[in-house]
Amino acid sequence: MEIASEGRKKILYSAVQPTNNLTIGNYIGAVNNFAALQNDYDCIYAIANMHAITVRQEPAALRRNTLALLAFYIACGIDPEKCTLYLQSHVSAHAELAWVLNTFTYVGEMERMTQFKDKSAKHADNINMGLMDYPVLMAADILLYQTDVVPVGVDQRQHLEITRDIAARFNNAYSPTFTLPEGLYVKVGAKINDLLDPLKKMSKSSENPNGVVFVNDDRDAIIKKFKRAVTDSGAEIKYDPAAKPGVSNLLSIYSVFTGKSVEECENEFSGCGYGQFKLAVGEAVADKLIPIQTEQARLLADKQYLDDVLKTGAERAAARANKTLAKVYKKIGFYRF
Ligand code: AQP
Repeated sequence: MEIASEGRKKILYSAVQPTNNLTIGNYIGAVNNFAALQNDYDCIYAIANMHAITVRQEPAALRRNTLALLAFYIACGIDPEKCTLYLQSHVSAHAELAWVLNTFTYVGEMERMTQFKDKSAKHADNINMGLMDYPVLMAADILLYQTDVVPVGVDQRQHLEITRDIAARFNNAYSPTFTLPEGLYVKVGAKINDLLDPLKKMSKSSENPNGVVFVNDDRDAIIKKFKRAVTDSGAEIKYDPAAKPGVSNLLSIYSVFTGKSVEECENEFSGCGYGQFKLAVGEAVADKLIPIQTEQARLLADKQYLDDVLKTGAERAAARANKTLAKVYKKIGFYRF
């Protein structure tokens, strides 16, 4: 168990956006670890629908993806009794704290964020303020819960650093208010790359879905995508991200989906051809995902249960978040009657 200095369990916060279906990158970098973490930490898991609207979403799809993500979380072993599991827009403190934190954040800092630059290039027709403000809302998410630890993929490292900067700035301007959170990075798979372009992060919103394995792809689609995965020159199956990005990416995926170390995986495929290796990776992924999909479908058929989970989660999350918000409002001088 991870204990903070005051003797309580450490608080862990993570959120995933319900944009499209999740990829195995989201699964490996985030959701796969959530269930294991809930025994050691006081876990808060959110569905970040307010972040999702920073790029255009089709309303019906956003609603559908929200419930699908909730059911996926639970199907992966997240226990709504043990954790605080909720939908971001159900807790208004997120928007309220983000507004305050905006006044502690500089425009230049936001313009320099890699994700903002990437997403601006990808959505040149809609570079909205929300897209630029994304890291401030993320800082509010994390800081509202006095989070000690944030498990994230390396793509979110910069956002976590700015969260710490904003928190420190506020604490210095007034008095200690926010806990400064630490990142928790998975050892293998902190950045899973596109199967067809192994130098690029695998993303839900990628233009070419053939390089992206979605967690709800069926077995045939999964196997087909792995069979087509780009490998590298030379025949050796060795983990060397610089020289062999394609093979290394596949080894990371195989390692996470089988629970074997990367070295064990290398030994298992020593002397094998790429074809056999890619098929084995596809099968390992399908073997793990298909039962989760079955459980997810069962949960999705019970909308009342999912609504109850969201209601309880929102109440629990709001109670915690509002405590921090009240402190902040008091410190900055917002009058209360
Ligand atoms: N390829 C990845 N490898 C490892 N971890 C990843 N994560 C995302 N992609 C990878 C981690 O998943 C968590 C949730 O991410 P998110 O949904 O909040 O947004 P994202 O990082 O922007 O994910 P995508 O797939 O790239 O979504 P789109 O295409 O909508 O922008 C985070 O912890 C992230 O690190």
